[in-house]
Amino acid sequence: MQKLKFAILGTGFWANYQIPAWFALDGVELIALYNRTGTKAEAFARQYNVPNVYDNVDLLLDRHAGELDFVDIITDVDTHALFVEKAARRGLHVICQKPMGPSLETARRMVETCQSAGVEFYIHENFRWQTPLRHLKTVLDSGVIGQPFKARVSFCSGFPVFENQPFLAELEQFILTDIGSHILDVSRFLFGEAASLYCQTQRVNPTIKGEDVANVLMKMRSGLTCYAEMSYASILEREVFPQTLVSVEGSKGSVVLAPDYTIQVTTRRADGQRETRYLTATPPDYPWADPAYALVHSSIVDCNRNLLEALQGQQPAETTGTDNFETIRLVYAAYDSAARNEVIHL
Ligand code: 89Y
Repeated sequence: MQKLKFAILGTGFWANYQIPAWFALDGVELIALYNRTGTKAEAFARQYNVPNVYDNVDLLLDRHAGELDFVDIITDVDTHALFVEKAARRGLHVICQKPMGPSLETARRMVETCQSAGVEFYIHENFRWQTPLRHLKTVLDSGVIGQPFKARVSFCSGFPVFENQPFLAELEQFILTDIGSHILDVSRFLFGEAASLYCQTQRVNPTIKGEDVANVLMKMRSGLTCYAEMSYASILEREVFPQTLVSVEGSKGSVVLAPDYTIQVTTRRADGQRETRYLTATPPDYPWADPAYALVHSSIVDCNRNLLEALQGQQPAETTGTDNFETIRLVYAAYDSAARNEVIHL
């Protein structure tokens, strides 16, 4: 199969992992890099043998649109809509980093722009591709715990996240856009769409602009109650960054995604006694992954694979713009709920 040619727009922190994650797959050729500070893009180009480097995105797109198949946008959220529009206008398929846009209206426009340009629009949303979360989903789909009725999806950490990503401290809307977009997407992946939600937020760290704690209670359309909790202010006995911990209770048992990728499935035996089975869902190891983020970095490969196979017409993409719009809807509904102290019906 012919390799798909692509350009990366934005060579910040995540490009360090997204680029090698693309190279872990056959079927793509990275032909151009853009970054507003050109020297950063040049350093990546030298490291990964990328032939074309730009600090002007229009120049890159004008010169290479004819040979490009898609662009992968890895810039900060504020430029997502502009770059999506520029690429779509030139007939290029678009992959865009999460969170999709800085507001629900902007995200809606991004989806519409790509629809009317007739190009594919995918969001790089990788958490749902983490090995333990995929295994957990398999357990739920097997029916072994019966009909799930309640769940907790938890991402609570004291990891010094602002050291690698200082701009996160400047966001007026921090944890719900940064981790909330992942955790609410994982909740949709596991339990389907939400019917309503209620959220409370807090800022514990006085040195940042946005909220660093959010507690979201959702009633899913299935009837399940899902409590999604996230915090970057948690000083806990066990620091498990960047693991998402999940517990689900169903009519016939429960399943827990515990630290260290352990999945515990508890059911009743025929004699009524409880029994728990344990399995471990360890993610693959990549030499280029930062050990502190290895679980997340390995999921980039699987996310990219899904999007690439969709572009090659082999299977549908999971995180299309249309699908991810439902995630971003939850993010902004959560802010809305917290601001009004009200339940939001979706
Ligand atoms: O930016 C975030 C992400 O997408 O995964 C973890 C992170 O780096 C910090 O919250």
